[in-house]
Amino acid sequence: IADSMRGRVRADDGHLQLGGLRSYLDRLAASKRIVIVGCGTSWHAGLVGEYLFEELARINVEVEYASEFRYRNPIIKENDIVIAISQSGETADTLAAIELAKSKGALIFGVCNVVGSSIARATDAGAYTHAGPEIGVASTKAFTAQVTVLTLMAIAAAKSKGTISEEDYRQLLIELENIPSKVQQVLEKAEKIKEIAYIFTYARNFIYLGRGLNFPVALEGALKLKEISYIHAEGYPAAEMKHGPIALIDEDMPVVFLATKDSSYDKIVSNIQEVKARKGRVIAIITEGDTLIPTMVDFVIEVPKTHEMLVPLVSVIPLQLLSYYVAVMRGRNVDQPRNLAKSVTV
Ligand code: F1P
Repeated sequence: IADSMRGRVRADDGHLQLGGLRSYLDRLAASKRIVIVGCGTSWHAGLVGEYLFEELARINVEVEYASEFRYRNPIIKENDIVIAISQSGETADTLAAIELAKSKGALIFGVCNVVGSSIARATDAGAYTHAGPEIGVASTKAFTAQVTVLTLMAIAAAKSKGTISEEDYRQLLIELENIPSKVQQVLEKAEKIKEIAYIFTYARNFIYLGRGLNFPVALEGALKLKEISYIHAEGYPAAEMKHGPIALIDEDMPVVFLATKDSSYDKIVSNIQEVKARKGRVIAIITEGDTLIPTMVDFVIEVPKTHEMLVPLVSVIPLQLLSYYVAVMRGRNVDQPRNLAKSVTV
């Protein structure tokens, strides 16, 4: 994963690595609304994109399941941009969503991994993620690569609109270039994650909770566990817990918290207290050096500190590893999970 991310930020000429999208940056910055479509992991990457575009470039974003969007009569206005995200580039629902948006006059950008794929060919412009082949069916490094491209797009739009300062722009680019080594540091925690996976190998359910940019990461962590271990798992925004899922918490419920030190840290700490008060077993993904959360929870996995806008790139890695080890310990074929296809073409 770390290797697939290296050199992704700036091309040799110093410009952001945005492929064919570079010539459309003015249109992107001028857009009043972005609609992001995708399925599964690609939809989760789109949700991260929503936070990024809204926060950095102040552009209104909607994120749609392609499988719903294609069967509605969605409203597409002049200057709207549709971003289609797909690892395989062959997902039938995403392709149909593109065709529908095109018929309504939208400009379509693609974020695809497979060069020359049907979705890449159907879009007006795009950036390839070049994450390399996904050997397994479940997307992992594709997610990190998709989020990286969306981050670059949001930063480029923000720069062009003047919604971020020169200093923030510089800081974000410097930190993006540090991300592969931070991902590497998380990968080096594999043994510890394996020990935690061993303890929870036979859990029947899991809940994943996060706030802000870590909310889509919670969804993605739950999806990875479902896909490759067949354990029932749900992801929620941590603040939604009190609106229903809290009824599920007891000593048999592992709860994975995305609890990195960012602007929602204090609120996450009180969500953890609510779960511990109900005897939930908590695994927390925390920022290195945090001394409070380790005193409150059952297990912690540390990730290096990074810019709040880039947190998903590091916080998703321990969740992917946790799913991987749980699945392997349950004897699952992690590369070819039952009932799943690499490209969902029907
Ligand atoms: C979308 C997706 C993947 C998932 C599985 C089935 O694929 O839902 O996220 O892991 O492989 O398809 P894509 O459009 O990103 O290729």
